[in-house]
Amino acid sequence: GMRETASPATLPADTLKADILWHVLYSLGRDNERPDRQTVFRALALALRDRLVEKWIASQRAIYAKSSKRVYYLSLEFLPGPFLRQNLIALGLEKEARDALTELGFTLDDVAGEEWEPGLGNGGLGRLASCYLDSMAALRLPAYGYGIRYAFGIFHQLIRDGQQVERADNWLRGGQHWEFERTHYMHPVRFYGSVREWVDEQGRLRHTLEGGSTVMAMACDMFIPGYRNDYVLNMRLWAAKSSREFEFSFFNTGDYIGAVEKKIRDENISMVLYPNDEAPEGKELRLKQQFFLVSATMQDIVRRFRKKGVAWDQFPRKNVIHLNETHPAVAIPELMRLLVDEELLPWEEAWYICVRTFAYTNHTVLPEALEVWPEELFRKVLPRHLQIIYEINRRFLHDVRRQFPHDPGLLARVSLIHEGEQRFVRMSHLAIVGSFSVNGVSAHHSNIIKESIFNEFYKIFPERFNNKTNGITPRRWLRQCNPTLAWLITEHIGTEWLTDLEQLKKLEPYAESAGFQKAWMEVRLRNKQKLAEYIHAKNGITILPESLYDVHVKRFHEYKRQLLNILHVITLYNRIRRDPDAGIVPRTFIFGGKAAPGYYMAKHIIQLINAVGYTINTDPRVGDMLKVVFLQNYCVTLAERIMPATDLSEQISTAGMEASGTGNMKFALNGAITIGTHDGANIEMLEHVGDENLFLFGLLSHEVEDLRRQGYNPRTFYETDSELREVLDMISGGYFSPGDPHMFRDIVESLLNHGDRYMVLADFRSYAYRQQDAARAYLDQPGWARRSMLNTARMGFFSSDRSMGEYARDIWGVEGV
Ligand code: 26Y
Repeated sequence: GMRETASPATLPADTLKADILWHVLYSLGRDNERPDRQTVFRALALALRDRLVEKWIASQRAIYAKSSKRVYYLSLEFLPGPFLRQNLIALGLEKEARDALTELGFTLDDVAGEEWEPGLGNGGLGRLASCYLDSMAALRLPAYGYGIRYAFGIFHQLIRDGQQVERADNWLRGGQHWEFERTHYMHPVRFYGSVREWVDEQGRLRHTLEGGSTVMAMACDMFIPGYRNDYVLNMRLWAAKSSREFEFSFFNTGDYIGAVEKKIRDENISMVLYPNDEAPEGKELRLKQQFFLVSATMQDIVRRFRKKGVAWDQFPRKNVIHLNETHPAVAIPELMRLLVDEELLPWEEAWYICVRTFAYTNHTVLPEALEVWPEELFRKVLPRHLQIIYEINRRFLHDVRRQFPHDPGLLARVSLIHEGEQRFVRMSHLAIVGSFSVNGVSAHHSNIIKESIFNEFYKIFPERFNNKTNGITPRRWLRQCNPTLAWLITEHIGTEWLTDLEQLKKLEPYAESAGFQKAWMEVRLRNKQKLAEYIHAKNGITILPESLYDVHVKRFHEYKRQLLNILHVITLYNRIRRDPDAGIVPRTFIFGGKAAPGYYMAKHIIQLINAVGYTINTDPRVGDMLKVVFLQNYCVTLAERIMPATDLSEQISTAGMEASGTGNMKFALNGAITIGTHDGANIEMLEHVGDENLFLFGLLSHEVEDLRRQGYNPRTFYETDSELREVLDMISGGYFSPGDPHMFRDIVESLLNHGDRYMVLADFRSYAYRQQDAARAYLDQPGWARRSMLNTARMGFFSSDRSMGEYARDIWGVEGV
């Protein structure tokens, strides 16, 4: 197993076993006679990293040689999921790995189970970034992902006594087998201080930051291989390290402990991912994280650009910087600072470069999710950047005033600064003004952006606004998570679908074939059996694999309306209690998802679901008719188990509130049927799969708005719908919390007395009807099989390869290397 002589590039694949044993001994320092499972996992990961790094070097050389325009995808979040299977599939080494592991006495399933996924994101936005990297690699785009290597990712969720409990996610504890830590490769990042204005010999006004404190950003690279194309991209994650100089200055004064304390403070910057989506905390540390990512990344970008030795005005032709939400939008004033303060370009030239370099994706229209920073905080942390933002704003408002001289109120509304009792920097306004492209993530959402939240910017910059409907990678979300279904598909239509998902259309002719339907449903039933085993092991609940698996997994938020789902569950329960022979289709309701730790109502809803589950699952009158399961710690790994085993996918946000959704696509690609609202990408899914194959219900987004304007009164629904009234009375009366009858009062209060902001009651009846349609459809199994197959067959559009192709062509202006 020695390999000092063999260059890794020449290693034949059949040495995988030898490589594993080599790493067991030399990289991990363990006896390679009988290594344990965890050790074998780590050694296998290292053996794959060897192969990845070779291809990465070759890919980087190719990008450099072609002098391609580079794409920089900046995101505060990435959710790559477990790497092992994904990398094996991309490298074409799955069979070799299985064989090697068998010889070592393990199965791939067991070994893959040892991996702890990096939870460096909250949900949709982070997972989207990872699907996009997978597709950028598949398309051989000259791209880089940039983010933060949080020491603690999204918390690990436990359910204790029906309630969410958070545990720190110490994912680095197992040692890092996939990444390269570039311990000698660091950039300084500077915060605080004050701006000194002075005039240089040429009479130019100059700005220099003085004082402040410096933290180092250390690069950690993780590799993203393209599917069987020898191309590898990297996701560069920055980790904060204390700077030596400052330590020394402490040491000189003999303050040893002070030096160590400073080191700890500095390294805090990349310590933890903020676990809230949709409601920014406005904390200083979070702003520092954002600038930390931006400053280190800009230094990398500029260093690579300088190697080309071309003039600055070429910068936008050679680079595009994509902002995943406003979180990294401080990159705009940072590039201005580099160009104006350091490169001494005139403001106009610098700005011309800036607005040709940045592109921004918006992921949310919820007003409370729009990022704003108190001006005082911004000034303290980034004094020079605040000045630059003011200058951008001054010039922008000047132009707006000229374009729209008769609308004086407009200036205040579009200003980058919100002025009130307290002033705030509006990050979305900064991102729009500083970018050449602003896109939403589904057709519906992009229209809402243009017509409502950013309507005035749309009038000012109509050419900037565009749509790029989200997508998901078929390699992870079908090939990897559902290998038996993938195999059945491949047997009939070949392998092309893996890189051209529209090929799934070729399945359509089989939709009427009884033989294929049978094979399809057998694969699905086996997947459902496996999930039943998992649920039994984790929750101790026995569920019927033949029952309808009705699944609602996503972050907990009131707008996503897990509450509407559980109200319907209780409705079914009541129907069974009234008439045990009512002929209800046996169902298993599966819930999963995390609530932001400080989001009281979301946590309360989790608790309600668990309480209802307990009541129903232990009620002998119910038996196998109904089960309610809450799976703890929903994450990518768990999603991979759930997607292939779902019959009915719940996508029931209040219309107008879910920007796109991507879970909806994962379910449908695996043959689940959607019950959903006219929201986000559900609407486009309907257009693709046809309305017999997807159950939509509820208010349209303009109806939601109209109803709200006219004065929505949720009580009328309570008073006129007796089934609904019974459900709400049970919850507020303590039916599900006999030990504490008041436990869930707040939830009912929010619906009846606090305006039901998300219109749960308004949509209840149409949801319950549509659920009945779904149950009826399930009774017709051949019909369900056809619907299921047609969902898969018609999901080609929702490949992230399609999304990335559109970004590359329409926004970035880049092609595959
Ligand atoms: C500012 C901070 C609190 C914050 C952190 C994370 C704000 C928002 C987020 C994450 C938002 C998010 O995940 N949005 C989701 O993005 C998906 C990908 O585009 C969409 O499919 C989904 O509808 C949207 O909710």
